[in-house]
Amino acid sequence: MGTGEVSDDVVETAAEIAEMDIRGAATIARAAADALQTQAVESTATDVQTLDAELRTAARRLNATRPTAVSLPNALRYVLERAGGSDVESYRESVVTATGDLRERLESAQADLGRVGANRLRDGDTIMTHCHSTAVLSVVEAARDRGLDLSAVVKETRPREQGRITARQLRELGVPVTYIVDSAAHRYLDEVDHVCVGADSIAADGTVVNKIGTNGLAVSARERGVEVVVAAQTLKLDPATLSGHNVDIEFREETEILGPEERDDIGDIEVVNPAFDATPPRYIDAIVTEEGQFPPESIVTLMRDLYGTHPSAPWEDER
Ligand code: RI2
Repeated sequence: MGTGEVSDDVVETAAEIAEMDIRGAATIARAAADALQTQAVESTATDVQTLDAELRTAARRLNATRPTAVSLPNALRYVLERAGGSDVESYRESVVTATGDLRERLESAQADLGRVGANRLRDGDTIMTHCHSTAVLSVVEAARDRGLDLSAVVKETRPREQGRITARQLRELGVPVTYIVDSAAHRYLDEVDHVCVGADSIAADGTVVNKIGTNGLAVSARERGVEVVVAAQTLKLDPATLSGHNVDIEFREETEILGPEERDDIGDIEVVNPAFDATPPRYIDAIVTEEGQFPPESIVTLMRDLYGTHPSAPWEDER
């Protein structure tokens, strides 16, 4: 890597996040912070201004990969707000320290929210899952650690079928799994006690943006009287929504749904692939975070406490 350039690690991490080889909001946050750390450690910059500019260029590149996952800008903000120093060595050290702190916070937050979420579960309960959420898995793990027997109905989650990851990890936790296609969810809701999902982004009004299909599942669950629990670290709160911004919904390649040959075979059709949808707060019973559980309508108070009303975007600032 030449002076002033973005490191290969940043380029590779950005590509892996965009391609979803690295995915899940918490995992994305950790990978993005690690890439900033590598940029700082491997930089050949000899002055602070150059190193600082490299870091912000790297952050812009990482931030452009997945528009809905707010954990990405929140993680970049966490590191860059703590980066600084009078010389290259102290600046580099500050980035390493901030990245380590973020990693620790992510790990302890996940365990803490797991314990909070487990308080909602009872022995013998059945949960229904959608997609793959490390936060939901943490809730299940905490409940299993307390000796609770649980079972799960796991939705496949088209188009990328991340339900398979959830099914494997639930089996590793000793949870019996019934695996279903997405369209069978309504039929099996009568057999479950809780719908447990993660989040990619949570807006100030308590709207939860999560993998496509969450909204329909939550509406069905409300109709059947099944509670909907969202497990999400506070890193998922999107402070930009405090000032009126909407959460961008990522649209992905149509080839995730239909390959080119299958598509040509069908004829002249349009294929669209929104990756996420927005579930209004009225369909959500609780948002479980490392700071406790909240009714969705009150999440705004936590958001203000943690991020302030006007969050910075240090990768855009001219210093
Ligand atoms: P954790 C995933 O998105 C799913 O929508 C999941 O609910 C959410 O991230 C949260 O993941 P994607 O990255 O942070 O698969 O709980 O598109 O692991």
